[in-house]
Amino acid sequence: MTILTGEIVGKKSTARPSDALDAGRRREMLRMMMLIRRFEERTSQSYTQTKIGGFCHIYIGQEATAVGSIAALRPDDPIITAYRDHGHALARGMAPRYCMAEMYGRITGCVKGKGGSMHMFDKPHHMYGGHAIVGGQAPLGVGLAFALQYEKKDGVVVCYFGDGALNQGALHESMNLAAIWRLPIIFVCENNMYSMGTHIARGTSMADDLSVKAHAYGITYAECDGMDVLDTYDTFKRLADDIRGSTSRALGFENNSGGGPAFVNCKTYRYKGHSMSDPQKYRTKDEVAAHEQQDPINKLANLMIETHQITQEEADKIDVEVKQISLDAVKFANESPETPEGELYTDVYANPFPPYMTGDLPEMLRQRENG
Ligand SMILES: Cc1ncc(C[n+]2csc(CCOP(=O)(O)OP(=O)(O)O)c2C)c(N)n1
Repeated sequence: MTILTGEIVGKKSTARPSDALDAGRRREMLRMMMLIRRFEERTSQSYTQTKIGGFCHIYIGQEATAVGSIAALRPDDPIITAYRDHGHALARGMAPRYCMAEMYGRITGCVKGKGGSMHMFDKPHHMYGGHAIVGGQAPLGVGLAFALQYEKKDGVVVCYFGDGALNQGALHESMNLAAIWRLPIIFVCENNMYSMGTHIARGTSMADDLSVKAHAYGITYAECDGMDVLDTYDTFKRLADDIRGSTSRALGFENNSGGGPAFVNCKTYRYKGHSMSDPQKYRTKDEVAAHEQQDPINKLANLMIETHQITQEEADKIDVEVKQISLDAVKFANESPETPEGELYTDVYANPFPPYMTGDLPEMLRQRENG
């Protein structure tokens, strides 16, 4: 199995896939990062106004990771992620309205208001969920990859997780199995350096060289600058093309080269707390400010302005547009009906219900509660 270092995959080869992206594609990437940023600002506001219940994890700062990686995939490549999932859902094409309505607990949400912020799911866009158990999405991602291989499809799964998940057994079991079966999956560590309030160096062995985690399983390793959407795109485009080729070859198709699963250490940073209730005592304001200097949106916008692919006025116009879309999403969520109680009992089991689950479930439970 090919073992590549980040340098070989991400840096040394001279032709960068992103060189081939025209102004239109770059503009789409810029717009999507701006939409995620503005949408999440509205989300924070709604949460503070107690319109959103449960937990809520903001993705601001990490936009380039979702946008760069997803732009490098085919629309039917499955993705799966953790609970910090709004950015992935939007980048995958979920309508902002359905995303916001989900958080508001409304029937118009992407999973009828039953999942909330941490459980965005969008099967038509091949987004197989945000998952709240740290690392819990990894075995499911491997299942998605196994399905592709079993059904002889040349798709590639992208499975996102945070650096905290590096210490979960489920992730290691998943990488092991993916390596043995040479499954078409990219494991992506969105390395924002913190799992809740714990710095990666305090909770993870070999934190300054995560390649060992991949090499232990004979998995291709790459690093990318997760604050740079084009570097992220380049890394994922190369890996996905490589894996796709290899999968096809294993299945007896013709256009092939490359090898197996991959692991990407995507170095990024979240500007906001772990969740909305985090006082952030574990890091300084200066540290956050220093990372804000690397802002992924400004970086791409400045590059595009310098290379005459967009004007400042055009970028400002996109900002007005995405702010309006975010406002519209809030209005839609606010005006949508709340999810009725009976809905809590649908979509839980595949049909047919087990015998004990038939009948009027809310009524059954009420009766049980009343003795
Ligand atoms: C198995 C499990 N253990 C603990 C938790 C509590 N918990 C929720 S988020 C989190 C930190 C995870 O950090 P990381 O994976 O780095 O993701 P990030 O929040 O940085 O995106 C923890 C420990 C959980 N949800 N699941």
